[in-house]
Amino acid sequence: MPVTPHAPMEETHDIIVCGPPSVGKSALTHRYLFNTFNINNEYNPTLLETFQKRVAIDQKVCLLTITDTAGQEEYIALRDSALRNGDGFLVVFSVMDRTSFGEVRGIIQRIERVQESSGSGLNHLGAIVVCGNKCEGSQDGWEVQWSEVEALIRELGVQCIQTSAKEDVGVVEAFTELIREIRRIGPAVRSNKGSKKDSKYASKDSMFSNNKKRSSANIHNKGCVLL
Ligand SMILES: Nc1nc2c(ncn2[C@@H]2O[C@H](COP(=O)(O)OP(=O)(O)OP(=O)(O)O)[C@@H](O)[C@H]2O)c(=O)[nH]1
Ligand SMILES: [Mg+2]
Repeated sequence: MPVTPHAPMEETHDIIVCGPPSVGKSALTHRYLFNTFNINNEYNPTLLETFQKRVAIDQKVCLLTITDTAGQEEYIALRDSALRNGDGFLVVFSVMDRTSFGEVRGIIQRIERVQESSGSGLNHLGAIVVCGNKCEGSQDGWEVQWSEVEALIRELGVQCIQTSAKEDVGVVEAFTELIREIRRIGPAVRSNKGSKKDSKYASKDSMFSNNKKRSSANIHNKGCVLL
């Protein structure tokens, strides 16, 4: 049966985009939602931004709440409070920045700690996809060798996808794989999840972007359709 924008909503998922500063978290989020990239390369550090988008993954419609978090240290408390509400986490580093790769393990441990302390019952380690961003161009110019990334993700048991927000490489795949992973392990079960969500929506309504921009350019890519 073809999926239409009026298909009934089947699921909701909270996706948190997190990682060190300036690795391209916002750029990946905007590429996925609006198919845009800031070609002037301006850098505006994020505090916290939340968007909603209805998508069809493998012909099943779901409503995504995507929270783009801060990488800058001074806003980490905001990021940690967002981590509590996540069903799935896109952990981003930059292949052009060795230091950012070095932070991946710590960020995943931080997700575990925050989730444990919130008593979410989420199998969080399963619902993580790591993105090695800024991967356009030859690997010779990268600061991180992909073999090192493979060793880490084998150890941590997560997927890692090469992405470039700039050149639209791997972006849909990264979000799609994360949603498949959430489905595979099951979303977070929180006794107060409904009420938490209601208050979150009420307080952040003004931050939700108008995603109509993208509706004329739906993606049909490996099972994902933005509606
Ligand atoms: N070459 C290249 N540059 C990118 C890519 N993605 C983002 N950038 C650039 O990297 C810089 C930081 O991008 P942001 O998306 O703001 O990074 P961020 O991780 O959201 O940063 P914080 O919000 O401070 O944590 C900007 O100058 C972007 O234009 C990419 O895929 N390739
Ligand atoms: Mg940002």
